[in-house]
Amino acid sequence: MSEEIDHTTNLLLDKHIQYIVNLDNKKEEDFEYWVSEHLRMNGMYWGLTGLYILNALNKMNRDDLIAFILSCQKPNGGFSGNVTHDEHLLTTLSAVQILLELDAIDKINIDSVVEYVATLQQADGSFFGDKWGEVDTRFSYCAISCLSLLGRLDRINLTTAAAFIDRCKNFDAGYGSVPGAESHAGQTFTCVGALAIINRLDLVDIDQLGWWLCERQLPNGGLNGRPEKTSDVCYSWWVLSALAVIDRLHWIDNDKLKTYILKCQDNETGGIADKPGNVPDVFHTFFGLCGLSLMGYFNLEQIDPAYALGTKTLLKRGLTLPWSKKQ
Ligand code: GRG
Repeated sequence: MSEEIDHTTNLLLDKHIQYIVNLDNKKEEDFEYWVSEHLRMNGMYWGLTGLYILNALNKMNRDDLIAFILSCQKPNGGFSGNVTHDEHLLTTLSAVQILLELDAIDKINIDSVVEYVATLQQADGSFFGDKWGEVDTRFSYCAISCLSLLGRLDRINLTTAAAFIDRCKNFDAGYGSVPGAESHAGQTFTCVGALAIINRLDLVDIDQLGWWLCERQLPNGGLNGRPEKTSDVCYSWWVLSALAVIDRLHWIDNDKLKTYILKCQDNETGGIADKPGNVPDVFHTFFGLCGLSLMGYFNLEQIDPAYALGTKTLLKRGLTLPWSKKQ
């Protein structure tokens, strides 16, 4: 019998690679495949970037991935989550991120993507997620990150974009989805990440935000997304990335968080769950790996805390990363 590795102290690296690669084989007959069908583009980004962190990008079939992404581009330039769905900013960013990771951005008409994103900006600087008009700081992030990655931030009004994000800042220095909405770590990542990308971190109350973010750590070592909530591995990204951007990563107990993430690994199937003992999924696998990478454990590939893309991918694009050099 093979010796079992203690997953509370070790990263099950090979099992996680296998777990992600196998997701691609779970197709038509699988219930999970169909309930997440509309999320295929995002799922692909989580899986692929997870493999990047594990230094195993070569395990995926590049041509198949590119063909799928191209099949999701609509005539207006936007990308959908799957072939028969409508285009959206969330999936357009994922498509651009994946194409950059695969070094295949030249396969698309960049101008059409830029136009799609730019036309979603509103007079107050906010962004619609798609033609239906929902506004959310997630969409500000997607638009800003996407245009920055494509080298076309000149196509939007950065002054009003920053002013809208600033209106979503609360008394506790965290950020919500729209002005007046409760601070949430996920939204805080989007706002701090977007402001970092457009070089407007002067708008962030760094120390107060750092305090709010490090208060997200619970006695079990894990992080929650807002006060009185339980811990969840995905906040190892949303909270940590914001702390990294404002250079306050050392304000939380890194070792305790590492142990919490490792406890969420599934030592049979590979993959990481939201909480210890739960069933793993690709979303939490990706964000758990991101957390470990940001904290510098296990010699993983470095992920950039603002762009949520590999540092090497960004450097190839000539994007300078002042906040990342401190890792
Ligand atoms: C490129 C990484 C990346 C992101 C793109 C989609 C997006 C931009 C950002 C999403 C930010 C966000 C709002 C994350 C939070 C996701 C989450 C776990 C929501 C759960 O909310 P609740 O209320 O959970 O169900 P809590 O933990 O508060 O109970």
